[in-house]
Amino acid sequence: MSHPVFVVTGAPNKGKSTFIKAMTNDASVVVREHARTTTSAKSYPFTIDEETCFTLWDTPGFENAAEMHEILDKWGIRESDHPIELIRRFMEAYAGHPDFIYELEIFKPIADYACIVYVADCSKKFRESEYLREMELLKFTRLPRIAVLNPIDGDRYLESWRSGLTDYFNNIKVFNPHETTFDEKLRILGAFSHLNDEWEEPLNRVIEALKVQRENVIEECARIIRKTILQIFDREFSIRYDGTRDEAEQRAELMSQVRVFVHKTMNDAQREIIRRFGLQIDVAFDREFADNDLFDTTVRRKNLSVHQRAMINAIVGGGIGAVIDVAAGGLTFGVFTAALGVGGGIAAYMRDLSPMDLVKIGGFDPDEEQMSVDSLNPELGLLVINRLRQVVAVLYNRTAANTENVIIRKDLDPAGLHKIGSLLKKIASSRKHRYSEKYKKELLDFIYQVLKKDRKGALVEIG
Ligand SMILES: Nc1nc2c(ncn2[C@@H]2O[C@H](COP(=O)(O)OP(=O)(O)OP(=O)(O)O)[C@@H](O)[C@H]2O)c(=O)[nH]1
Ligand SMILES: [Mg+2]
Repeated sequence: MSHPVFVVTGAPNKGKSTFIKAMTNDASVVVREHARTTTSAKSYPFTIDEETCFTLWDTPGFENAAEMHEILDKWGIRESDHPIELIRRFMEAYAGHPDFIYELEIFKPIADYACIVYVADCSKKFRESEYLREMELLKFTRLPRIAVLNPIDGDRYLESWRSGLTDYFNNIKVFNPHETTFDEKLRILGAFSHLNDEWEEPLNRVIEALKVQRENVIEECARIIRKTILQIFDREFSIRYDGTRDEAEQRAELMSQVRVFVHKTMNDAQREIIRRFGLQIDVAFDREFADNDLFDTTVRRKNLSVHQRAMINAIVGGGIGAVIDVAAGGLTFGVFTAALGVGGGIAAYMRDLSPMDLVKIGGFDPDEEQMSVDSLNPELGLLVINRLRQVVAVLYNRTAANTENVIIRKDLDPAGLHKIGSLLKKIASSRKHRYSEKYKKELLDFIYQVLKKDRKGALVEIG
């Protein structure tokens, strides 16, 4: 049996190509600000494991729907004919005719019985005079039809579009390809599956396969994040004394060795995560987000909430207030502050944010031949988890259609952090693969749970 085929139609410049780009994640779909970007019909297959699951046809916007409809009407349908037979006759009779350049393209897949997807922009006024003829022409085909309302500049006219379209389409859905989520895409596929009995089963299989694939990606991302943490805590950092630099210079150089390694490892992980999501695009993170300098004080402040820092400080041996807070399982900010004495406690944590806190360097002993890093602060592990989970959360809903910057606005959920804090401490203090399989598994489980939870919440907003 052939796979489901849909033709995406509509007036020019309504986001038809953008819809296809979002649904297929195909970066080659051309989208431009101006009308008449798409001038011929082109098919975009959606594949899983190299098997085509469904095809979406991109087409130009209508130009002469009214005239085409008039001709078809004049010809009239014989009782025995399917309207598609008449459309095929039209295409033969008018092949190459300059008045119907675009209609001939639109009707190529329709002549092969593709289901119709009509894309309209519900931020613009619904004018019958403008859209009725093309909708009537589509209705004339008697093929299953769904309308997708794209709120390009908001959904001001949504209701008038809805009522205007009801007589012409089997189903009407609102879908914003720029801000869609993974679940929204599945919802559209679900609506597609109801258009045609024959396609219900194959499309439901696609939906299930996509869910399983996503679950696998999340699991792989958890592994990548764990690998990154272990790589960082595993690494030995040292420099030889060469007699030309003083202690401060040696320390600074050692520090920079750690920073460079952490940044490289994080960037590698980020790239690997992007690849796992199968996106062919460069994900545009906003500048602040792209900055991976976890040693930078402001970046650290942004990446760890006060709760998180307090927790990690408590585990590593920090202030008393933090211990109280963690013991209470994460109290309100007010209680936490009160426990520390207003202002003073917070200031203490802010002061703690020096790059040097993250790296404990051994003493300077001129008799030794080298200076090395004794240990890394478990906070670094938490920073790595937080940063990479943001990357995962961003990519989870990202499609090839979305080119806007990503802004992280929500604080990260601190749930379960006392557990991970002590685990990270164990890992941080037992370097060179001496940590047990049990710790490694616990770490993986924790990261996996965090990623699964983030996906549900609105961790990331598109701005
Ligand atoms: N803000 C916003 N812009 C959108 C959305 N969908 C499409 N656009 C923009 O609208 C413009 C036209 O999008 P296309 O996908 O090229 O529209 P089209 O219907 O394929 O246009 P033609 O091929 O010229 O008929 C592009 O600048 C898109 O970025 C949306 O959901 N939100
Ligand atoms: Mg187009």
